[in-house]
Amino acid sequence: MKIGIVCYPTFGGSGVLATELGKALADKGYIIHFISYKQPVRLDSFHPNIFYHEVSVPTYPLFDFPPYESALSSVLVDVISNEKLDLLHVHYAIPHASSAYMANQILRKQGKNIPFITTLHGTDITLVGKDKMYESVVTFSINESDAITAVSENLRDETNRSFVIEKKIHVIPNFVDIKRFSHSNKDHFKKMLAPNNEKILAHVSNFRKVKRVEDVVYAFEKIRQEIPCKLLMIGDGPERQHMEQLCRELGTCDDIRFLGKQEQVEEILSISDLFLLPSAYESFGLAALEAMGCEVPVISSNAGGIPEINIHGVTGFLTEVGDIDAIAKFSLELLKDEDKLKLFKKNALAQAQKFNINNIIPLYENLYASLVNENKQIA
Ligand code: GMT
Repeated sequence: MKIGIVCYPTFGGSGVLATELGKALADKGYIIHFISYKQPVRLDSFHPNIFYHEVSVPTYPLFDFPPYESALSSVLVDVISNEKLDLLHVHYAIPHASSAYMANQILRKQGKNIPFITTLHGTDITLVGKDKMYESVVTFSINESDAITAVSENLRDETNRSFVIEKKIHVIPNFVDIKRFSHSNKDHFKKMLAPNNEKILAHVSNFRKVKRVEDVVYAFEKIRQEIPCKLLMIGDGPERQHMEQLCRELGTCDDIRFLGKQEQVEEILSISDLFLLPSAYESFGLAALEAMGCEVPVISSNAGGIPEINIHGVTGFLTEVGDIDAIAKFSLELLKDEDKLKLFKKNALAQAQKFNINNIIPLYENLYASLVNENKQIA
């Protein structure tokens, strides 16, 4: 089967998920065509079954806003026709679903028809999509998709609450490749960052407001008052400078390292004892799942779909959004009790295994097969 995958190429979860999905499918013999405006970050090595098509948007003095959506639609028409794709899978509603719709309309005029799937990832629904400016286009293009998937039950329910959706939304959760995201011995690396065997806490995000990174910094200040520890802040984004400033104000800089965007996050997670994710909303929280794969328990908020992966009192703890005292209390409960920490690390891995890539990819394959068969029957 030949599949086109449209995604954002950046470090965000939707792009990562889409890329890992395409790579796993390529390993299984599918021919995968990625279409994006930049090479996706996790598309980092050659694979004979993988192709990449870049969407460049010609600019003209007349354009105050380069028309990416139109350029993407044109590239989709071109790739679908010339590469004879069987199916298109777009990740993130805006503008990918509407571009897919437009491309399909153009192809229908030429007597061609391929199904397209839209996968909803989170902020395309909970933040951007709800904006009145986009709402009608989001609703329309989701409904025009031949199949819709959401990465958690919470996101499915949120979508149905916020939009008038006429089709079933299939829940296919995010996945983790446990072969890659697993604990490995990086003692030499740990010694560099925590020379006195301090406990290590980690946070990974794109430092957007929704991540509430300040809760990580404030909670760490409290934890640090009770036990020797270090905090590793991985990723980059709009809040990073504020956070560096906040650490200076709190006098905690000596124990906090801002590592920026990292390709080998699993190596950093391997030396971490706890993962903090205090987000105001997460449709799923892929970063937490990747941490669990590396045997790192998670202290997270109870927002959105996070409780579907982080089990309170088993794989970590859940707190109300913004409850810094609870984040610190639960962190200390684990960090001060070696046996409990060990048990939670084991539980975190067991939970991550449920979401192992091998268990989730077949759910997408089944959906693809049913859509392609239906399409053949119509043709
Ligand atoms: O979290 C982000 O800021 C990135 C965002 C994205 O769209 O790339 O992530 C969303 O999709 C991920 C993959 O499905 C989910 O694991 C994240 O929870 C979700 N983020 C939010 O809902 C805030």
